Amino acid sequence: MVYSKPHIFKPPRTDVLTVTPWLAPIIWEGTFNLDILNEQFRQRNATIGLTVFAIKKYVVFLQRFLETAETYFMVGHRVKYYIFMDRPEAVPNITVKAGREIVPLRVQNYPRWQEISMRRMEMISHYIQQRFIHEVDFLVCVDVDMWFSDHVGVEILSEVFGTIHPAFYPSERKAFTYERRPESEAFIPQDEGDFYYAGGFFGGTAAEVYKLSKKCHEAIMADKNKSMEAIWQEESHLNKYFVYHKPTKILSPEYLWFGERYNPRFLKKKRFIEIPKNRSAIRNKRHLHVKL
Ligand code: 5GW
Ligand code: MN
Repeated sequence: MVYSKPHIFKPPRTDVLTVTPWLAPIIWEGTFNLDILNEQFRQRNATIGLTVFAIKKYVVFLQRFLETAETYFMVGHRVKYYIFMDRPEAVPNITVKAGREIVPLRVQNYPRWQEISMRRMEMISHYIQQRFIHEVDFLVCVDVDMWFSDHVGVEILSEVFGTIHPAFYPSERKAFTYERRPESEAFIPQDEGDFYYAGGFFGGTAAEVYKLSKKCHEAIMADKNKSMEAIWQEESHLNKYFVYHKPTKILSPEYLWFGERYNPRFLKKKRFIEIPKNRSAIRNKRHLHVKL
């Protein structure tokens, strides 16, 4: 394998933070050599599980999500798409490449959208213990109202990783929308926290994602017993978890971006993009009109 040698006085990026104070890399375009990483993960024959929930109307997002994942997600590696659905028979009929598999899983539906979102932690932890731990090395857990528009590969994989939320990368701590009520299990004091992480993209080894999802689920249930719900549901609990269990890698907002119009200089790639939703249509009305 031929590639240019790393140079001690020529950091590839000087415009962004590429390592945290606890020495976890922050993944940006230009900071990694994909050939080296692909070789390492191929040698391990790593299998990657991608978990995604498509309950009720959110099934409309699956087609584009899966088609673009086939083009950009973990190309050349073994992939299992675990799709949690209330109606698994509605899974789109997509032919996937060799070494890749779509696995629809039936899960219960909840009437409140907050509950649909939060219960993902419970279902992920349950299925890891039951099944995923025997089938995959790494798990990547994402929102479904998204599409892949550029490469997302093994550079993201690590023991446990989170993604910097695209709305908060330049923010001061006090602007982070952490849960601020001390009674909640998700409470983070004003002078703590490193980044504001997005609920829609996290992962790690099956064992680490099990610990994370179980802990978040237990915290959600403890709040529920106090008739509390954190301000941003499971995202608040994920942020709390990461204050005290630091991620071993952090994905830059390249890995979770909103819309195609806003192009800040530091953003060299938009890899995974949120589909704009008509909130009232998707949340309340019978028919859904989203631009897919
Ligand atoms: C429905 C209405 C409001 C909020 C969430 C839902 C919903 C979410 C749903 O009906 N079905 C469903 O499968 N979800 C899952 O939860 C999807 O995987 C979705 O991506 C995830 C989080 O909900 P989002 O994407 O609406 O949350 P935001 O914070 O990205 O807008
Ligand atoms: Mn979303």
